[in-house]
Amino acid sequence: TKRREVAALKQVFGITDLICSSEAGNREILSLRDSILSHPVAIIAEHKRRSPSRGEIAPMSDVGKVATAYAANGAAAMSVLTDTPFFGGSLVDLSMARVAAPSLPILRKEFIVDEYQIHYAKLLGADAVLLIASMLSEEDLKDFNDIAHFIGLQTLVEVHSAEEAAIVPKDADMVGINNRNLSTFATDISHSARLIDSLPADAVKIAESGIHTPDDILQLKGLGFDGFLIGEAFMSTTSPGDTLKEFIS
Ligand code: IGP
Repeated sequence: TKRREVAALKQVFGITDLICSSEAGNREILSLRDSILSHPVAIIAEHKRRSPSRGEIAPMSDVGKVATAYAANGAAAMSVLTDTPFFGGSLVDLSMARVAAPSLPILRKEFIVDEYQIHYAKLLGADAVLLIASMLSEEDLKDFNDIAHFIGLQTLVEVHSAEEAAIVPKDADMVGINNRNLSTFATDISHSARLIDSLPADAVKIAESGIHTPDDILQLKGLGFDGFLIGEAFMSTTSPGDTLKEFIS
């Protein structure tokens, strides 16, 4: 279905025309990687309305408000889920987050299976894209990483296993270990702990999912993680920005 959605968009728009004529498409890209490295507690704070594992989390969330709050409360970056069926997000969310938080690096969080989605990320104001190794062949992963770089976007390559870690392109900007088992949806942060040694020593390392307390962050930091991707723990509270602040201080 994701491929079909992308194919439909391809028929309607000429992507290069759109990018060249849009303000977001022409803006200077922010370095998400540098932002991670310059924050002592580097959190990529995610906007997520619902999920397959949790159901509704914040169905009516105003993404602009959340983006402003994340920026004001010390996020190193923001992740905006643009998938609709599973997460209730959209490309409009990406665009609105960009307008609300112009100096916050933004990751487009999507199941990327076609290069068109990378161009759309740029068009709507993302600075980086997520590439999920388990969904791509080694060849596509390399191509998509190159395409993102070619248009100036950074990449976060997500892995779940040592086998996937072995196919991460050498010049990926960041590598993420997802603590959520995608077949059972269970999260276990010791998964990050077990797998960190299969990542290249010089990679910028991100721990993803199932991080619920400031203490989880401390533990993962101690193991060598540079950044932390957190959604549910913020979005399930009445004030995601305030919760973020508590995690950082
Ligand atoms: C955030 P959590 O448990 O803090 O809400 O997780 C993020 O890691 C998670 O949303 C995620 C994800 C993904 C979602 C990580 N990789 C790939 C969709 C697709």
